[in-house]
Amino acid sequence: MKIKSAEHEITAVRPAQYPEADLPEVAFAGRSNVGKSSMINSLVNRKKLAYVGNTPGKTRQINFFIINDEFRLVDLPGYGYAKVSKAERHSWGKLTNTYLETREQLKLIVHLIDIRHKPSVKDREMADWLVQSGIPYVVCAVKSDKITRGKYRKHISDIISVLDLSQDTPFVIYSAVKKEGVRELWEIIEYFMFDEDIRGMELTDQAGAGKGTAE
Ligand SMILES: Nc1nc2c(ncn2[C@@H]2O[C@H](COP(=O)(O)OP(=O)(O)O)[C@@H](O)[C@H]2O)c(=O)[nH]1
Ligand SMILES: [Mg+2]
Repeated sequence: MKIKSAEHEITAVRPAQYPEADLPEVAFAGRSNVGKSSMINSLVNRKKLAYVGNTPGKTRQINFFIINDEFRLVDLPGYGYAKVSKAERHSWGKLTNTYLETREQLKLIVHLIDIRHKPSVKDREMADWLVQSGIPYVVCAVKSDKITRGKYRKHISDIISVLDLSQDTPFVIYSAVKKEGVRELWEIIEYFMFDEDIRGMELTDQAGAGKGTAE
């Protein structure tokens, strides 16, 4: 994907603040601190577009980033951080649920799971929700730089079994630090982001211009 522009568009704390223009969107979901904001930065090759924090659970908002004036990447609040109050958790849930359940231009959800650990109950709940939602999704095992390659197979099979993923669920091993999986994830994003007819056009285009290559 050629990134011509990447801008922070709005931080929404209420559904009324979601941007209006009907552009396709890809949302990033996962527990606090799993690496959602880092993934967005690494995908668009910017160091500080999305805020990367060391204090988990701080983000209570949805951040919308507009890319190439063409589509949006949407940084959802992290789930499963125990130290926030019940009231806060409630408002987080409401903001996120409203987004996930009503956003018509949402084309794909990227579900991030830390490759080092077995998925939590919250991760499993999210995975179950994704199955029943009917929204396309891709599971990313992130922070792959934190384990050796020899351990990939075991950790991935644990993730697949704990989340009960079906065989055809797209799955990417990702590292924002080493840029592993960037190209694969862009391919999946591009595939789901554009409608069938546009997809068809892109395929015919490829013969000539050689577009659609990840950078
Ligand atoms: N080693 C490593 N650390 C990462 C990676 N992605 C994120 N981190 C670190 O994990 C922490 C949380 O990242 P952040 O993107 O803010 O997570 P978010 O809360 O899900 O948005 C930060 O300290 C990041 O530097 C990765 O691919 N590899
Ligand atoms: Mg974040």
